[in-house]
Amino acid sequence: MSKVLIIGAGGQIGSELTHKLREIHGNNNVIASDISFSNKDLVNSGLFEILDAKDYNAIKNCIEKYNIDTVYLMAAMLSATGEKHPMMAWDLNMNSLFHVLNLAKEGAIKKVFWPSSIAVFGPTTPSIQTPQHTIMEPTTVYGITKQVGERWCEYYHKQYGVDVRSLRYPGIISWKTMPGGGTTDYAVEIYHKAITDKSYECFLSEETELPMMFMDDAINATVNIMQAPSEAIKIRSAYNLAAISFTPKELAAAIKRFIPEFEINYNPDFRQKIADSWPKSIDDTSARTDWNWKHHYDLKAMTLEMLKQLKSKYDSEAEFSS
Ligand code: AKB
Repeated sequence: MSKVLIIGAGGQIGSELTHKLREIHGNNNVIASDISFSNKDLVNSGLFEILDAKDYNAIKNCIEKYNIDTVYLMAAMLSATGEKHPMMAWDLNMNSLFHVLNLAKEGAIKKVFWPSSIAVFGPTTPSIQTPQHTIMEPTTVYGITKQVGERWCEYYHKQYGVDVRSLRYPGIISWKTMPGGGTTDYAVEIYHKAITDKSYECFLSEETELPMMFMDDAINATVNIMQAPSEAIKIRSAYNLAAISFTPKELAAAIKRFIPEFEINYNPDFRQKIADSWPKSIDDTSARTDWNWKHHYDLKAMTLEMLKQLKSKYDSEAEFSS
């Protein structure tokens, strides 16, 4: 039985991944960790440690304490926040990765998952059906850390045999946890505002097309790549991963099918430049071929699920507080 540590478990993907890994490996074999106790759901549903991803000794002690063999390093500063705090983004995103890769190199753990992102691409990258191997000239600090991180993952695999696996996540959409500090966050906020206010002011322009994915698909992809036999993982930098692509205008139209009175207006801010530097759609043939990746949610199915779940969440909160 695998013993798993999730670093940055309180974040958008980390928290849902923790619940899934607890289902798979059992509550006593999955240790969630973050820098605060703020995610009560995680703290109360299994083992939890306070852990700073920048602290090598703290990670090492936690690995020894629980006899961990697999680490999911989910802590990161995302694209929009990274532009406000470039050196903090570099420090967190790079040093946490080196700590975990070095612990794997030293034999303290056997397997590592580290998320990359579509942010590795830049304005010179072919933006339609972006190939797995192509020009990558990221213009955000976050994108630079992810591109450099990918190079180091491949290096540690080739030089030291470290079993590290990675995915270039698109924008991830979920009704359970809010994202924090990303450029794709509008695609989650819009559903909340559709339920609570019937209107949304979008910080990207109406024609900004970006690659996106429903959380359930992202979690399945993460679990699948980690369960695949090592020889199936032919790319040790990070795999392109895709599901759906849409613009804010198309997303608003999909919401209007269920909430006809919903209104959207556009007020692009500094995140527009980041979005304009990223691909519109991604070619993920390698992931589909090498370890059988498939997505299940299209825009309509995702919208139906998001609105259904958020409506019942807000209704029960209102009932509870009345
Ligand atoms: C962001 O918008 O920064 C992230 C990402 C695409 O990696 N959601």
